[in-house]
Amino acid sequence: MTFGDPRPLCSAARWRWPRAVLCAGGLAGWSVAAQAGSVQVDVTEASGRPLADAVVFLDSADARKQVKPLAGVEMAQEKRQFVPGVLVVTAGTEVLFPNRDSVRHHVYSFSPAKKFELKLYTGTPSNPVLFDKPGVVALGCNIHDQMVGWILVVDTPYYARTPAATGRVLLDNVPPGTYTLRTWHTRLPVGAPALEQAVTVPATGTATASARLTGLQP
Ligand SMILES: [Cu+2]
Repeated sequence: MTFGDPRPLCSAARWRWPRAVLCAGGLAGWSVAAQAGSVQVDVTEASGRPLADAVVFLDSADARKQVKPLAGVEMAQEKRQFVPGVLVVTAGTEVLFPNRDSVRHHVYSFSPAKKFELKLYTGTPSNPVLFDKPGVVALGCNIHDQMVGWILVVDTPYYARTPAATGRVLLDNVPPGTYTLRTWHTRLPVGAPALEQAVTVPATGTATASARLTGLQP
């Protein structure tokens, strides 16, 4: 359309389709695509201090249907530590456990969400480990007691981690609806559930929530 042209956009197609139908269809398509809101979450310790490295995620029956496994995910061992120390994956993700040290490791988990064992090995075991059940998986090594790692398996595509400097995170591009917002941190007592609260995601704009985690370990 040229500048000053008074014709509405849709009239260009009037020879082929009735204008009202085309415009209504276009608008409906646009509004569906645009229906996504955000949730801003402030995570703090009991004292009110911002808490970094918390994982927040939004669960719902619809969110569960959108979950896809992640590809190419690793939980390495480097300098006798798990790297990363905390890994978040969606349910159905397969994780490789490459050992980049020259010593052997023996990785295991006794957690209900995933019990497994990779017996003494070097290099990368050829079979990845499948994490198909949501929950917290605590990792250890039979040889090195100080090695502790975590895999949080979530049943939703809507998750994020609070950044190092702040306890604030934004979950965006979330379809509107009611969700259970869960907040988890490695310093929660072992076996403690994530903090839960209901949150409603608007069709546009941002909802806010705050999550205060009490009883954190030092
Ligand atoms: Cu080890």
